[in-house]
Amino acid sequence: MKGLAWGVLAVLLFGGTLAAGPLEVTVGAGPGGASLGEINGSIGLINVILQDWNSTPTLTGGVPELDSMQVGMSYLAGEEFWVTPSLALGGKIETFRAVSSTAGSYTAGGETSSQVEIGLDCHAVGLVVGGHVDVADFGLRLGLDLGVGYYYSGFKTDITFEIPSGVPPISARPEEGKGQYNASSFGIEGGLSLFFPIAEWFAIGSSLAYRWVADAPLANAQGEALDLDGNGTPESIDLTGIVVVFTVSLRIDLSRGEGERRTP
Ligand SMILES: [Ca+2]
Repeated sequence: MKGLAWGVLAVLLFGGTLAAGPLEVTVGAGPGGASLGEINGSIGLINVILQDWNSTPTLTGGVPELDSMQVGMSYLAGEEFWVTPSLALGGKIETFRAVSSTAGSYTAGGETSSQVEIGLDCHAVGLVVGGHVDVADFGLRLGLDLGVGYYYSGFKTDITFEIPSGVPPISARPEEGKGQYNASSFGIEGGLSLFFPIAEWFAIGSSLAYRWVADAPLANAQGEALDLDGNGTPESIDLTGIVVVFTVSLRIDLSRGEGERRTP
């Protein structure tokens, strides 16, 4: 299926070249959201344990709770060919990354020390092919975007989780050590974009998109599933969310010869 996604991308890009309409190259960055529902559920369970230990009177020290991983940063680079003055087809590569970490220690009875250190790193790369239609032009160009994507994701863990002495037993314990888990799945993206043309060949803009990506199981190279909170139930990755991106676009007219820019 990976080959299929690349194939569709190649056909769209080279098909567009033959059509020789203007080519628009866009790069952008902005805050990205991803539900990461089961992973954030596990973070919640780990935080309950930390809250409990942080409020245990026989322990000194403490470990701050982990932040949820719902918000991260997104970057994109894409190109589209204008097959009509208001319809463009093309593809883009986009990335998403969210991290969460904490560290601290507990001391019981002035002697025994237990160390807690958790680093979580979620990253994803999406290959999206689709189209853009300009629906209004009032100095600003308002457009609709729709695309289908294939998303590779990775999740890294680096965990030290020593249980302090004298605390009640806990039912689940995050697995210690370093881990690297991967997943891939299909998704759909749709949204609105707004472009402000500075010149015929240059525009700045922003887009607001909703991305739906099928839940995918995360597994390491040995085929073991991620069980972040250690409760025996694996966590899948869910990249569904809202992405806001601020963009810069260059438009190049391929029919006017090399280096020459489009004139009205
Ligand atoms: Ca679990």
